[in-house]
Amino acid sequence: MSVYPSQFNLCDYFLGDERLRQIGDRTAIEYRDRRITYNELRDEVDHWASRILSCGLNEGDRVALLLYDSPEFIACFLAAVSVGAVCVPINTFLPARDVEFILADSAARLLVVESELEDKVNSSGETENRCAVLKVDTRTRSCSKPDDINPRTEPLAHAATTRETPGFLLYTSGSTGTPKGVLHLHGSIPFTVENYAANVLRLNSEDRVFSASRMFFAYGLGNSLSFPLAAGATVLLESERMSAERLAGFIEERAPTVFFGVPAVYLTLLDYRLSGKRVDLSSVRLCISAGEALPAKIFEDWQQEFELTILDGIGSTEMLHIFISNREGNSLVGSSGTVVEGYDARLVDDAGHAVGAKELGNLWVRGGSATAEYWNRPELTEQTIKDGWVHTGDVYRRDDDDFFYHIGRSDDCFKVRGLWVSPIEVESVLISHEAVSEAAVVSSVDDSGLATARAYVVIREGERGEALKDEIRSFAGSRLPQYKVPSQIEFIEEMPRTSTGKIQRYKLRAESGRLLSGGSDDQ
Ligand code: 3UK
Repeated sequence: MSVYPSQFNLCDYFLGDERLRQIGDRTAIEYRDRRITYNELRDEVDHWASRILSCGLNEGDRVALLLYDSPEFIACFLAAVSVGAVCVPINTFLPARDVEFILADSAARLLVVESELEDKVNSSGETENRCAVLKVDTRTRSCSKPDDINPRTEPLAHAATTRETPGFLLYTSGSTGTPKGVLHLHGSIPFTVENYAANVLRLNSEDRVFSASRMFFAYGLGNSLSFPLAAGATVLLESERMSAERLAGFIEERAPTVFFGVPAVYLTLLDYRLSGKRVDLSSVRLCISAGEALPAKIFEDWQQEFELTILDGIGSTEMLHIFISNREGNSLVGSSGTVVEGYDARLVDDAGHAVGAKELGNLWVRGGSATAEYWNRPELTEQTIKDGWVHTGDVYRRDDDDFFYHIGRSDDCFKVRGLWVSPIEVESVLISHEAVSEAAVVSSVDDSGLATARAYVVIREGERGEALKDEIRSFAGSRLPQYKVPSQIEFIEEMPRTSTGKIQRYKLRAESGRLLSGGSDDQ
C-alpha cells in the first residue's frame, strides 16, 4: 500500500482524457437551443479555469457561484475544483442578507454572479472589496473580463488533489436558522455515483436526466451534475422557474427518461393533469422524490394517472445525497425505503442505544460521502458527527423488513416544499405585527397531505376574524418568502409554556393533529 494518497481530481473523474476518448462526442448538456458535447464541456471548463486563475486564486481558496442552472454553472463548478479551489454554490432564491453572510463566512475570493442577481451582492458594496467578481450575462450567457486583482504569475497547471481534498461547500440553513457551510471532499461525489446513481437508479449513457431541483441544492447537484456526467448521459437544464404548464411543456418537448422532483412538484403536475390539461410522461422511465416525505396520496395518484412509481428516498446536505431509498419493483408507499448499499444506518434512543423494530429512534448514518466538517464550526461538527456517525436530526421507525418510515424532525424545524422553515424566524415576524402578542409556528399538513406552516397566535385586542388572519398573512408575506408564510392561522387565548418559559410546541403539534399514533408527546 502506498503511503501517499493517490491523485484524484473530480474534474478528471468526469472529463479526463481517457473518458473523453470514449464519450467525447456525446451530448453532455442540452440547454435552450444549445447542445454541448463532453469535448466541448471540457473546453468550457478549461476557459473557466484560466479565468479563475487569472483572478489570482490559490489552492483551497473559495469560489462562490450565484448562478442559475446553466452550462456555466457546471463548467465553473468543475473548473473551480480542477484548480484545487473550493466551490461554494449559493441558493439563488436567498435574500441579499444571506448571500452576504455566505460570502463573508466562506471568505470567498471570487464570485461568479448572474447579471440578473447582481443586486443581491452589491447592496453593501463590501463584496467587491473582498473578492473579485465575474459576471455572466443572464441573457447571452457570456462572461465579463476578470477584474484582475492580483493575478498569479505562475498559474497552477493542475492541482495535485486527492479524494480527501476539499472540493465544495454547500450552505444549508438546517435547524439553527443561520446558514452553515457543509464541506465535502472530492471523493464524496464518486461515492454517491457508485452507490446511489449506479445501484439504485441504474443510470446509463442513453438516459436524459431532468431535475426540477436546482444545482445549488445537494439534491440538484447530484441529479444534474454528478449523476448524468458520470454516466455519460445527457442533462437537460433550464434556468427559469417553471409553472406546471411550462414544466409539462418542457417534459414533452425534451423527453427526459429520468425525472427528479420534491413532493410539491409532483403535486403541481398532478393537479395540472387532473384539471384536464395535457401531461405527457411517455419518455420517463423513472421518477425520484426527496427533500421531504412523499405523501401516500401523491404516490398513489401518480401511479394511477401515469402508471409510474415515484421512488422516495431521504438524503441530506451532510451526506450529500440519498442514503435510504425505495427501489424499482420494491417500494413501499409512505416509506423512505431501505439503506442504500455503501451506507450504514442506525436508529437509537436519546442515550445512543439501538431501538428495536417498530420503535421510534434518532437516525444516525455513516458512509463515504459524509461531510468532512461544518465550515469554521468545530463544536457543531463535534456535536453532529460522532465516530463517523452523522446525526441527522430525524426521527424514524423501521419495520421487520428494514424499511424506514419518517416520523419527523427531532428539533422543531421542518420543511415546506423541500425548503427549511425555522419556527423562530417566522414567529419573530408574526409578533412584529401590532395586533399579535405571541406566536408559535409548527408544521402541519394541508388538504393534499403536504407540509405547511401553521401558526398559533395570541391577539392583543380586537376582532379575531378571518379579516385579521388575512391581514397577518399578507403582513408576513411582505417580510418572508411565501413558503414560510403560515397558510393556517389559529387564534388561541394563551400560549402553552414550560416553567422555564419555553413554548411547548409539542402540545400545539398534537393539537394540529399531526402527531402520528404511537408517537410520544412527553418530550
Ligand atoms: C429531510 C426527508 C423525509 C430530512 C437532500 C436528497 O433534503 C436534502 O437535504 P437537506 O440538507 O435536508 C435534509 C433533511 O430533509 N428529508 C429529505 N428527504 C426526505 N424527510 N423523507 C425524505 N425522502 O429531515 C433530512 O434530514 O436540505 C435530499 C438528496 C440530497 C439532499 N441534500
